[in-house]
Amino acid sequence: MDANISRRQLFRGALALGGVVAVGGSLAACSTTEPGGSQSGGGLLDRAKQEGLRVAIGNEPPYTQLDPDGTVTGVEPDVLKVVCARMGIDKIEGITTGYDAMIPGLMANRWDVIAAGLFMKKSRCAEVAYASPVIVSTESFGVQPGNPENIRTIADVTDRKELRVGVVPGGFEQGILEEAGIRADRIINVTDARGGADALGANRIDAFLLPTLSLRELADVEVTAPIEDAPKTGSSAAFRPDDQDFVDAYTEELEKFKTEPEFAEILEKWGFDPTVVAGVTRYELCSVDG
Ligand code: 6CS
Repeated sequence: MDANISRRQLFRGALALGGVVAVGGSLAACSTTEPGGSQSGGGLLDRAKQEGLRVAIGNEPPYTQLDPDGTVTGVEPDVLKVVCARMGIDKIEGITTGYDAMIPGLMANRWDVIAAGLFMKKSRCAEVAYASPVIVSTESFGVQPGNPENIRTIADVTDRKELRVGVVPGGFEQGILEEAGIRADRIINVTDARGGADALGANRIDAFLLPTLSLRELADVEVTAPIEDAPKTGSSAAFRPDDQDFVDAYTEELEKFKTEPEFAEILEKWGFDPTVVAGVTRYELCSVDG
């Protein structure tokens, strides 16, 4: 065999012969799946059943968590694993990345799905295919001990031109501040939840805008009550638009699962209120500006 023949060429060749291809010593059924999307609907599902699903996460508990042994957990991956198992997919591989890289990486076929608490909003819903909502949560500020600047709302930060707010790059919170018209030089990128806590401790920022439950995971950060003038933050698994057949099948299984006690148990285990997401639609969350 020509050493340069690609797996795809090999598959196509074998497909034409209706055969099964031995690849790397293991048998892989011929697949018509073009990487990065499905053909004839079943592409991603067939491939995931054989090879598993690659999932982008932020490793930001309680939304997502990559355990030392490589196990992927957190509220969204735990729901994803149950639904995928019911679809015949039993291998989930977690890949930790920044929120700003999640959609570009999905479209570049570096992973097959985002299950990270990537909150729905207009611009994201225009690029990816979300399943129906799994969680709805809130945003808060991490602040200095005693909240000396009395920062409680987005309006507080908008009105006080000297305040600097930390956000993770390309995250939903950066969008909130930009939508509020806050100057770019007051929006300070921090690496992640830990980086934001450190920036706060070093007084490089006056407040750290992040989901309430993520901030509460940081032992050394004072967390405000949920911000009343922040948009609703809801999310679910996000896929490539080309994989819409998979999304439809996934959503059908997910909606059944959402009626079962185990769904509520997973959400409550991670600190989410299952009653809050009941009845909330993708349409509603995808109408959030930004
Ligand atoms: O959707 C987002 O971009 C945000 N989601 C989470 C769970 N954490 C921060 C991030 O900015």
